[in-house]
Amino acid sequence: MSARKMNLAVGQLGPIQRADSRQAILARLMEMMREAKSRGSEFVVFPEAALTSFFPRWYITDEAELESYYETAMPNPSVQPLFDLSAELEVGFYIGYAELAHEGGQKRRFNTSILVDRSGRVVGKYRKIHLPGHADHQPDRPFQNLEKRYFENGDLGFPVYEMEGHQVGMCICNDRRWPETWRVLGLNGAELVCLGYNTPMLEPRTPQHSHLTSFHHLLSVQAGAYQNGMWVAAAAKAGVEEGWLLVGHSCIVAPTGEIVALSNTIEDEVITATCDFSRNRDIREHIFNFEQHRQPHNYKIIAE
Ligand code: CDT
Repeated sequence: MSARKMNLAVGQLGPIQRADSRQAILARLMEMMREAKSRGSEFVVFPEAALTSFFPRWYITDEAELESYYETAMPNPSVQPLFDLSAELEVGFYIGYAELAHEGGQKRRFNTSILVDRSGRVVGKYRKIHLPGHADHQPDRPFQNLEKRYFENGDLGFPVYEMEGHQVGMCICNDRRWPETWRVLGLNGAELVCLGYNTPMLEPRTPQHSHLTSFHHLLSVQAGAYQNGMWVAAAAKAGVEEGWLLVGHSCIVAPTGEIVALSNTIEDEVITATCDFSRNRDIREHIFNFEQHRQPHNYKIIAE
């Protein structure tokens, strides 16, 4: 593949139930990595919190039980086989996981993603900035959305990392709904943004929007790609997880906003596309030429 192109895959996961073993989850991710390789891909994007069931749906009071959902190091022995396979196949990856860090003498919890290059080496980390949901137990809801209880807001900004000669940024799930996410990544020079998500079809406070869940997802991703002239690779955890349906429609979107690959199941599924990074310039040197056309003195309100 030429230096300005990348063969990219998205590895959508079907549901992960609470009782599923780490070994079984890893085997599914590794199988999708092998399929991505067999279809010529150099890099595969996996979902948010891809190593566990999406536990913020439960109000968990037992600290040991809660901590069982977090990774204290990455890689660690339970995920090392995925990193080893990455190096063996020379396929890099993005993956999301719950992070428990010990920093400044404190325990800190984040909803985190990493970029791993084709040698199986971690080259970048992102901690989710926009946390949806609530911090208090809301027993009247059919399920909880306790991200604000179980995670701190990310403290790393929206960094862009050089990986195999490409500028790669990351965001996680709810971040995609915020135009600020994409614009900051665009200003930081991202050519490709990797995104993982767990999005329930039902938000109990706004059931009147359930039928729009997929529309709002694709609308946000396509707008982010087009308005910043970037490729976006978005990976769902989809399907019925612990009784609740998560949206699918994993996709690869071109800098024109066109969907060039779209999943058509809510199970484990690999989709692929070739990203031609010369197409970013068609947007960034013309309609969204930031240097020529942005008017930041009129936008101060959004950063205050
Ligand atoms: N994981 C995550 O961020 N999920 C939220 C649910 C919000 S309820 C519509 C999301 O924005 O998809």
